[in-house]
Amino acid sequence: MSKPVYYYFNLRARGELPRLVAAAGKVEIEDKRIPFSEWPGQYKSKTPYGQLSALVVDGHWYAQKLAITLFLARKAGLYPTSGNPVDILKYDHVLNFTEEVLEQVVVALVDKHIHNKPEKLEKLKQDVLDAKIPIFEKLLTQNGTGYFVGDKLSVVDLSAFDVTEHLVDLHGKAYLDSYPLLKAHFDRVGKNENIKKYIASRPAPEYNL
Ligand SMILES: N[C@@H](CCC(=O)N[C@@H](CS)C(=O)NCC(=O)O)C(=O)O
Repeated sequence: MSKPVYYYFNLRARGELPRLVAAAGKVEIEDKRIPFSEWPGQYKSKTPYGQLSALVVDGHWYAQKLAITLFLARKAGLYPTSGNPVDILKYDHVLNFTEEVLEQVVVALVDKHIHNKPEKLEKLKQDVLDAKIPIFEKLLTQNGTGYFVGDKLSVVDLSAFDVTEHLVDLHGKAYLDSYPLLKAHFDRVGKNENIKKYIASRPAPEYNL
């Protein structure tokens, strides 16, 4: 297999998780960050559903961030490749929850930074984060290993880290003081050598979202 090429905008938004997974698991990808100006003319029609993210594997275009994420995570050993369906369900249900929260954050950020409508972001803390982030803390308490599922880093931790990076951007690191396990998790994942290296070399985004 040739090196897969991952296409997304130069943002975190809905496209960061595959990059985090590839970095953490040392799966080689080409991280192609498409400027908005080049998107509709040069790339949109090449993608299966007219949207990014997309992954080109051996010349074939695939799409949908979560499908791409799980493909990379299986290669990286960060998601089960086989096993009891219930064991896989343990990963999937938490991952779908963390991704649902990310989606709400991204919608509010896009509204503010791209559509010039800051109202949703202002309401996000009260309407979403105050209800959902305590559940992150509860999941870590219940699992009791410092990770969201099982006892080592998985795709779920990287999804939670993606959400937590946005929380810290929006509200400062002190926001995590009310969530000590989530704070420790954020630090633990951030100290992972591969993640640290990726973040240190991550280009400045086109928009801060
Ligand atoms: N369900 C899709 C959502 C993809 C999506 O909404 N992509 C947006 C960027 S985050 C996009 O390509 N927008 C440009 C367009 O629709 O022309 C996924 O998970 O990949």
